Amino acid sequence: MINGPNLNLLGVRKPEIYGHTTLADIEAALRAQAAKLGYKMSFMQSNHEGDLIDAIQAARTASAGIIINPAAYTHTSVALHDALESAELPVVEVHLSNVHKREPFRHHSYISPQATAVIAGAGAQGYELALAFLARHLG
Ligand code: CA2
Repeated sequence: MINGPNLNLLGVRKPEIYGHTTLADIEAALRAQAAKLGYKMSFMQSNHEGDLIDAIQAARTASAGIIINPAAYTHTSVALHDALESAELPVVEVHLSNVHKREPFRHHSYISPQATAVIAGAGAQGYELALAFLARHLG
């Protein structure tokens, strides 16, 4: 699971938009869910685009799939789009908020064309839905 810029502030700032759950809470829940499904998960969050690209490149050989919330890079990053294309893995793009209900600049995603599935607006539960989907998708 890869999380982009500012998501380290989850549960700490702007709870009216992003909720009260912290990234550590989400990671603990997914680790437990993954164990039940027979998968091991690794987690990273970075505020730096290049670090996110390095993590995607590493996943290409180390992981069965990617759950990613690229945060603001969703709307700007051709580099993340290209990295996901090269990874050739199933990708679930997650957004806590319903980006389509928000400012027009959040309506376009450079990531969605590379995603197997997109989940937006389900809050922290979106990550659990993503993992459930990915596990069934992988069989
Ligand atoms: O809804 C989402 O998950 C987003 O990916 C979150 C991004 C935003 O730029 C996207 O348009 C939609 C922003 C993440 C910032 O997270 C914060 C969390 C707590 C406090 C401040 C920012």
